[in-house]
Amino acid sequence: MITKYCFGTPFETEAVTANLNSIAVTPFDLTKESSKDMFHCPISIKSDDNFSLEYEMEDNVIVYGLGEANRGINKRGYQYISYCADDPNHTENKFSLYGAHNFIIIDGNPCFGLFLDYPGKLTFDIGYSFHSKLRIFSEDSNLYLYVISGTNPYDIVKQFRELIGESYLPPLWAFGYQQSRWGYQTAQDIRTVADEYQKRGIGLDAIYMDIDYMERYKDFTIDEEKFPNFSEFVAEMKNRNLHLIPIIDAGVKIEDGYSVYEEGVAGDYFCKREDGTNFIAGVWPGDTHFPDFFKKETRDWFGNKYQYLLEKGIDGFWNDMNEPAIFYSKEGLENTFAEIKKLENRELDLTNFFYLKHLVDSLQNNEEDHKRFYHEVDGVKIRHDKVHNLYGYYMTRAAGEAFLKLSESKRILLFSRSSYIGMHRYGGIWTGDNQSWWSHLLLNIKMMPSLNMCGFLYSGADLGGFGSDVTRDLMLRWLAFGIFTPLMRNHSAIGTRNQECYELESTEEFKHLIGIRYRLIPYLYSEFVKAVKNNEMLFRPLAFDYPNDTQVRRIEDQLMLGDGLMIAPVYTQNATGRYVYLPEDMLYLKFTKGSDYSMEVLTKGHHYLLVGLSEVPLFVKPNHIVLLANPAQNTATLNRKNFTLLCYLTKEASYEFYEDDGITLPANGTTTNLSIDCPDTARIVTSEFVIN
Ligand code: MIG
Repeated sequence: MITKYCFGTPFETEAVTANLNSIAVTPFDLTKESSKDMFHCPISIKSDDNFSLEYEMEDNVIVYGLGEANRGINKRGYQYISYCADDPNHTENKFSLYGAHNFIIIDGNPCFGLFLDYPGKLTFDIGYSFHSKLRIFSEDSNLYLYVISGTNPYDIVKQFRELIGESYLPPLWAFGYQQSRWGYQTAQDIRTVADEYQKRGIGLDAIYMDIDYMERYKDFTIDEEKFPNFSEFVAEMKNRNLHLIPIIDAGVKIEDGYSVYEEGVAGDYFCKREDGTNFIAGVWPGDTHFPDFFKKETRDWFGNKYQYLLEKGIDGFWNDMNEPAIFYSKEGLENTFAEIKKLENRELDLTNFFYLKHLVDSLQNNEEDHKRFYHEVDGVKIRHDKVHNLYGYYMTRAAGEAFLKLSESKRILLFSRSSYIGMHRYGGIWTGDNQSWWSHLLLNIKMMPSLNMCGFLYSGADLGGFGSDVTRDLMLRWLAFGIFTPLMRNHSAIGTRNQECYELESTEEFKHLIGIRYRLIPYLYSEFVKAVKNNEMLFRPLAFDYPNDTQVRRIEDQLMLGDGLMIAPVYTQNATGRYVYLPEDMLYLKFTKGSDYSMEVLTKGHHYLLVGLSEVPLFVKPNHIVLLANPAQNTATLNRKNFTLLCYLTKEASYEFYEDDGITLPANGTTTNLSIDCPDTARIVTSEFVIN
């Protein structure tokens, strides 16, 4: 059951699609006792100028949710601030990442979910200040609060997902392996990547074009010198079954004669300062204006701009810098120079030295800048910081809405860096600039179920890590996990060690790992589409599947996946394997070399399993079926009719296999029911299977 409460006059974010009547709550101070009747749980809320919600957590309470956030699956014991941040150095101490997803589940007695539809800065103190206290607070008190009661956490997730509407569905080819790097400068650079992969027979479906393809970083332009005859180049790649995915940045370069800029000025599409002039932010192109995606006219205009690339044969995009990231603002620069001037005539003592340093450091992504520009919604001006978390969402919505018209029934790949709940209907997300650290592989693992809770199904991290230099073992282990994430993209920053599979020693092992991905794609895709349609999670904490097993409640480095799988990735340096806990007897399927795999039944309980650098362990629940396709090097040539069916059978088993053409929107697929009869004795079944 979901109840919607309205505090003050909230901003309509359009995160929620379901039609619910709200209960108006006037400013008040509710104690724990008096709130029981109202919220069906003993939370206390204070709301006058600001808002705060408090709840006492018993010791065994686990808190799930928050989507793209730092630390573990159980969010308890730390503080998280929803305020989309461009922070490539997200170490453990950081409170904000690129997304803001205000949904949590309190798994205790009672078990309930909270969604705070509030686009400004919101803090979740989940036992950070006081171990047993959950405290959620914001500076202003205009918001919608949804209280979701249910029987268990997964039930609450499903209700929430129904509330916020169906998740984005990418084309099938977006499940192929994808190679990216900030630093591919020319068409020839990209051709080289294609050649190196294809001559070795390593699977690949897409190559990314980072900011260097543009003319001086101008959106919807192509540098003709670096990419001559672009349409032909796109076609050449398509003939090789490769998709090209250009980046689109939020800021529009200020440059006379640049049509996007001129149209933006003429159409009044840009964010304004208080005095009505267009706000100027320095980003990659130099001085830019930010499109005001809060205005429908701007969204329509900007969305239509993607046509420039669509008509050249492009069918996928990634939206970047849309927190929005700001290197500097005009005002920030002026203030800084003025302060530095004052320091000039003073003696440089320690205090002045650190102040000087701080002045320069704090130019970038300075929150003061968020108070320097405004959005316009239905004729009303709203200061950016009040609605900061919606900017990336609305940029991606602009593209997503345009594609429905421009590309009609054909799916376009789209994902974004910054996001808010609601954006999950228009595109996926990648989790931004991580580092080539083992800890960020583990963070990637832990983040996946939380993202799924919030509706983000098509997602993944930069495999191998974006910043810092990767090592071969980290790359292999990360890919071995990436095999299971819908977005499987190797991406890295300019200046770091090359991490394309062929750049690292013994390519065979990389080829083998990517080969496993392709064999699993029909199954993963079937599970993905079902998860979209049924508001399910692709990745789940073990406790969601085994609520009565107290052992699994704290496990965060193993995940349930789809209908019948469990994964247990290796995420530590020099490991020969790892401990795995099996909540029941399971089929242990280990991909070893080439197209080989071994199978055995392991019993419920703890095991230490040896897992070589390029081996992939996969666990299948009894009487659940997994399908392996024949090896393939891209999704275009992937045989999705003939499979090897694997199952550990103790009674009858069945599986609903979903397939479609992988490109039409809405998905027009068919479901085939596979079933195997009850055996005389428990056994492992392997059989060839053909779908008509
Ligand atoms: O300031 O376009 O997260 O994936 O390669 C960096 C260059 C801008 C940040 C993105 C990253 C991308 C990079 N971009």
